[in-house]
Amino acid sequence: MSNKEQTLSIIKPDAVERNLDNEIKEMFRNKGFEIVNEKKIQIEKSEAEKFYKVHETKPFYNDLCTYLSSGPIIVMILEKEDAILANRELMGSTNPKDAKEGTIREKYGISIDKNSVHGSDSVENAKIEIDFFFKD
Ligand code: IDP
Ligand code: MG
Repeated sequence: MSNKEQTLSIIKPDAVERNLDNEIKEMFRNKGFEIVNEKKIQIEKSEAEKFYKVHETKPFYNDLCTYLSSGPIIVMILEKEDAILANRELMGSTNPKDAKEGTIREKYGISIDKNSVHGSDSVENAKIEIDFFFKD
């Protein structure tokens, strides 16, 4: 049965700064993702705090929110069969050191905090995150 899904992807400041956005988008397209909407924005720290609220008790929360709001990002809605899991697989592990060969984080990630991309982790969160950036 077909299970077309949408997921939210973010090309984070470390990757935008290094002009890796076109290469990363090409990796998505090569895996069959359609980029159905995208925009380049810079967010306020307060917005990053809302976006990453699930992590508010973590020791890295403050640095994470400072970082995500530190420069331009590209937010995208990606669509494909089983997009949420497929995107998590293409991104690779959170820590680029552990990411499998051929994944985005293995190729471009610098460190666990500067790991180049974000991807939704569930159907529920994908809806919330897409609305966060694209509902007007
Ligand atoms: P994910 O991005 O692979 O879903 P999460 O656990 O949801 O990983 O963490 C969100 C983001 O927080 C990560 O992408 C990374 O940038 C940052 N992060 C996660 N764990 C750590 C850590 O131990 N130290 C610093 N930053 C971290
Ligand atoms: Mg996550």
